[in-house]
Amino acid sequence: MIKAKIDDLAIFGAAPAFQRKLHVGCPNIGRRESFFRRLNDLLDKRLLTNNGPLVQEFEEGIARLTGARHCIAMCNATTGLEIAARALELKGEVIVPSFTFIATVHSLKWQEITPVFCDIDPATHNIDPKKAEALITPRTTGILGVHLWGRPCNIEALAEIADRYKLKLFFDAAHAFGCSFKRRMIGNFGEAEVLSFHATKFLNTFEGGAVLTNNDILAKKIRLMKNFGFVGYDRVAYIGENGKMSEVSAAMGLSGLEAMDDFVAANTLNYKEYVKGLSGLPGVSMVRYDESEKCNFQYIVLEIDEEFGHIDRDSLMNVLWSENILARRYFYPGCHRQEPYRSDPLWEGLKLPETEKISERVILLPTGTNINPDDARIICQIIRLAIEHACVVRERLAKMSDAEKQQFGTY
Ligand code: T4K
Repeated sequence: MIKAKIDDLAIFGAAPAFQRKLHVGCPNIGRRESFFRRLNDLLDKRLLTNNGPLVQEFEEGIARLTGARHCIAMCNATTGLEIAARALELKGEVIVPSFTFIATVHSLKWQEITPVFCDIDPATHNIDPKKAEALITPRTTGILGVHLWGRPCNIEALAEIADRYKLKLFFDAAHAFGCSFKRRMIGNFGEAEVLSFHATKFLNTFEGGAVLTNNDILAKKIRLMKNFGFVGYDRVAYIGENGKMSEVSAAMGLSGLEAMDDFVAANTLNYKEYVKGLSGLPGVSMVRYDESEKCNFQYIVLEIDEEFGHIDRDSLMNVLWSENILARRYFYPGCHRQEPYRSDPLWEGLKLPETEKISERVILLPTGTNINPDDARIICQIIRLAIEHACVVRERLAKMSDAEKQQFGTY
């Protein structure tokens, strides 16, 4: 339902724009028939896990699509990052952006590697290479870049720095499956790149991930490490993990790969509708993708600038949640302001001005195959109403008790 006037907003008592809740990260579901066919098949064969045929087929599919020489499927990206860091023999300090999902940083800390938080370039939301270089110490062994929202970070500048200082460079590419950098698919950069196939990702395997690399030796090591370090039935070569993807996950991934063009098409249509619907709105800028590159358009990301829009990000969140549009504040407030980092004396008083500013402004909106451009148009119209009537909206929210706001749910 299009809302045309301020009284139509749910915070003023009108019915919410959507009956169902619109989530950020609602899964894209691939070809059901082929998923069920594979599911039946794996049950018939009683082949459930341990590098089964579906995992191998999925790995081949991802390698073919990205052009990477090796794809090692994992149970999730967090484990993939941990295993990659260990296989790269990283120790001491690794430079990493703070503006990322907490798993990027935890994956280092979990290996007893000290994450050194780097600020971002506000124009790209990605790690700022100049600032990364300034953080290098004799203890630094690597740089972990993140392709946030699927937009590749400044790969060339980071590679040049890594080369000069003899550091290992690898990437958290959790958001960037199906994206390219200078016409080369993500999966081919640095020592390794780690994808996520979590339910909320562009392509999902329920839970899952993969490490991509063009380094044969590294690939071999990672493949062993994700299987407890076994090199045969009863010989162990490394300290290993259980990082394996199961057959049912691979079945989901394969049925998703078959529908990948549909996912991109749905995301692109939604993205274009959001661009159109939000253009010219004061205080609202939308993260744009380079349309000359391959892109999955999986994230609709806005920056809300209160100075121009006269409404702060969190008030806008209240407005949206009341309409059943469950926008998210990824990745507020920045990893360095989360535990255990925040209260560790090592990071005491650490200020990352761009990360802090951007994380206080960013809002993510629903997209994916669960919504369509008509939904996106309604969402834009609600944001437009809230901004055009920012003063009244702020007054209304200020009068609301916490209990009243709670009825919208908490973010
Ligand atoms: N690096 C980066 C940069 C990442 O963003 C992530 C994960 C990782 C590394 C680690 O990857 P994995 O180890 O997970 O493979 C979610 C995801 O759990 C997480 O995978 C993802 N990033 C992150 C950005 O988002 P939450 O805590 O926001 O999840 P949750 O449960 O609130 O889900 C988001 C929304 O999606 C919900 O509001 C409802 C909807 N949803 C979710 C699931 C699971 C559904 O509709 N159906 C579902 O099955 O972290």
